[in-house]
Amino acid sequence: MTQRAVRGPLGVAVIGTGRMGADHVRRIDRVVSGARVTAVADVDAERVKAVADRVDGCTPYTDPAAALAAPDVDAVVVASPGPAHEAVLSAALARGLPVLCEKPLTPDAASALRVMEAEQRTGRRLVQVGFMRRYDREYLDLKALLDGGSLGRPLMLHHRHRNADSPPWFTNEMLVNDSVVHEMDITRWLLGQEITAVTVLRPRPSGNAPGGLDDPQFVVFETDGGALADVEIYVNCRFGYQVQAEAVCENGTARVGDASGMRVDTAGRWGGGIAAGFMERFEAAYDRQVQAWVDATRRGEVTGPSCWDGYAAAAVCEAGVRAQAEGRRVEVELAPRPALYR
Ligand code: NAD
Ligand code: ISE
Repeated sequence: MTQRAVRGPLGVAVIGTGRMGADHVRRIDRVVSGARVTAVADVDAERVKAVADRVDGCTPYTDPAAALAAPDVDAVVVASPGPAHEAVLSAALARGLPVLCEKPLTPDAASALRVMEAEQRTGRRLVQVGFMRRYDREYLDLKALLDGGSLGRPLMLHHRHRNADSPPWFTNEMLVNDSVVHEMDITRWLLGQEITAVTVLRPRPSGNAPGGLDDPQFVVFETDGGALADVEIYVNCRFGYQVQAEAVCENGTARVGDASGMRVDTAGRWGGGIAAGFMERFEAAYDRQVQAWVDATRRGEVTGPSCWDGYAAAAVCEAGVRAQAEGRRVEVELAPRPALYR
């Protein structure tokens, strides 16, 4: 069953107006067509008012449930912290509202399963998870190349995920469930396979890693199609933001994320720029993701990463965090895939 199509501009409530939420408000207001931000909600009253003041016809709320109940709200963007997602997703599903939920769907597999079950009770797909790499031009090209089959069967993926620095509250577990969660999703999507086991190895930490953080780490995924994927996660690399992937296939290799923009030769050196953070590196992908979500929602459809994808990533995260803590290979425990997501 599909949802109801929307005739005029989609009225969107954005829940959480911090870094990502405020950027999505700007994007819907200024970049994307076919939608307007009619409500914003944040527990921080000053912040939410400041964001609402920048948008015509946008009402601020400190209670997300009140924002969802507003008459001019047709759909919801969730950009509050992961632990707050389940409550707002449940409330949106109870109202039959389509949702674009920032990653992670929820912070653990049990809560993700509850959300997926609540969606199934509505009888239709309403939730899209914000795995925006699926909308990045280069990753789309890589997916098309692999699906086309000219390189043969993918055997291995090598991922590198580097952040210039990590926020003060970042923990070892977050390296896995806040950062590597993107590689979990993109590996599943690129290969069309489920991840079945995770191993996490830790070299001696960088001298730049904040106390208590084992940074970098090396994560290995095994898949049900017999492929392997490795991820270097390094969140205090200092020099910029890099997300790269190389697919090694039977008849060749393909890699993305080399930032092959302008090359400048000067003063006896050659080089180019490196993005400072994810906002720059994935700006076009965030734009494409939100535009695609608005267009699909107005047609009464959901076309992006599903609750199943959010749940599967959460299950891999859970195995990854255990593998990290216990220093051993841990198998992923995945519930059967419900019919709604096949
Ligand atoms: P942030 O801390 O900058 O903003 C979160 C906001 O939510 C804050 O303003 C906070 O006051 C508000 N908030 C807290 N609890 C709330 C609640 N119960 N209801 C409503 N608002 C609440 O965080 P952020 O970096 O913007 O991250 C938000 C989400 O986006 C997280 O799920 C995060 O994982 C995700 N994220 C995704 C990407 C990406 O590349 N796709 C990048 C960064 C963050
Ligand atoms: C952050 O939450 C993101 O989602 C970014 O895309 C990722 O690069 C970063 O490591 C995470 O902390």
